[in-house]
Amino acid sequence: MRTFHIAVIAGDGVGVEVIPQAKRVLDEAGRRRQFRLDYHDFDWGSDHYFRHGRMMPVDALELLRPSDAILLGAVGHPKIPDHVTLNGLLLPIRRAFDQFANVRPAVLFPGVESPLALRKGERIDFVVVRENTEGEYAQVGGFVYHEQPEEVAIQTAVFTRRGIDRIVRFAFELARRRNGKKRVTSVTKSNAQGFGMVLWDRAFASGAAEFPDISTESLLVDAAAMNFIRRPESFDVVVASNLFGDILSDISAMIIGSMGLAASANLDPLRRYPSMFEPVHGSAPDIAGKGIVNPLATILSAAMMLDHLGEADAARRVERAIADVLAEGPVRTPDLGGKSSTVEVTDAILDKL
Ligand code: GGG
Repeated sequence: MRTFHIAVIAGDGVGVEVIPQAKRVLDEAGRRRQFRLDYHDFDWGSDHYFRHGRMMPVDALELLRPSDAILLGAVGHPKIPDHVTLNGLLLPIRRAFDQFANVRPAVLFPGVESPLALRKGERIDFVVVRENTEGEYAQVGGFVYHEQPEEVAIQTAVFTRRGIDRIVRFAFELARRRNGKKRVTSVTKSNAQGFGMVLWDRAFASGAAEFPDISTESLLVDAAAMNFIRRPESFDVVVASNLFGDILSDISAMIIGSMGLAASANLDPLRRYPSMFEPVHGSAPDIAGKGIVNPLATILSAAMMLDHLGEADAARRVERAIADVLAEGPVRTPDLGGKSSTVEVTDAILDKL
């Protein structure tokens, strides 16, 4: 029987509630498809920070490296600045393991209501591909006159031709594989950001030339935000920088009905290092501990992990089980207008499996 070694970081807040539910579904999928998941749990995150002054230990990356994949819940705590939690755990893992493609599907499941009034027969089914290791999140910069009245902060976005070329190529290859509109939309702000994003536009144009079967569109980020609302059905694959991809994928999460349905994969497409799978949502301290967080974003992320591990049939079964539960309607958490608990939603998925 195939065994996959999965590093698990449940993290903070609702992370510790959704991860056990994803494991239940993964284990059941494995039982049905003859594979095993061997979990290695790491209790890193904000509690670790309170105890040791760091979000994860010094040798954390070495401990994660041998795993086949990483499953992450959420990071963030009201008593720790967000830049500390993000830069102490999530961003170093993405960079160290060169997880340069952050894939965030936006699918409106039948039975789920979008806040948008879609025209009859129109569907939302696209993917945001976010450049995940450089751009505006490169953490290049510093302070001058730190914490003095005349303080200056410099924050530099880093765009490399190599970094853009590889994410653009990834987006085109994804559009070719997907059963979609065969279209890639590139998002920048190159009218105002005249260096990095002009380089992006040029790299996108050369990438596009290698994929004549895929149609293209280039949008400024403000127009993209508008069009996610105005014509969401027109998108197939959207490729954007780290910051723009982060923001746009929160819009896409809302138009598919809930942040609780937004899954993501941080991929090293070259498979030199473990890739990481996590819900798009954060630790949600306002609902943490109440047993009502929607587990589906994490379960959908776990299905993306199964796909990456070569267990596509199991991944499709999990996705179908979720689609069936949502289509039937009554079992859903409050973010989707229901009254069910986190565990009840997972129980319904397991029944379907
Ligand atoms: N699910 C992981 C998590 O807690 N994400 C919250 C967050 O701050 N994400 C920022 C990012 O994806 O760059």
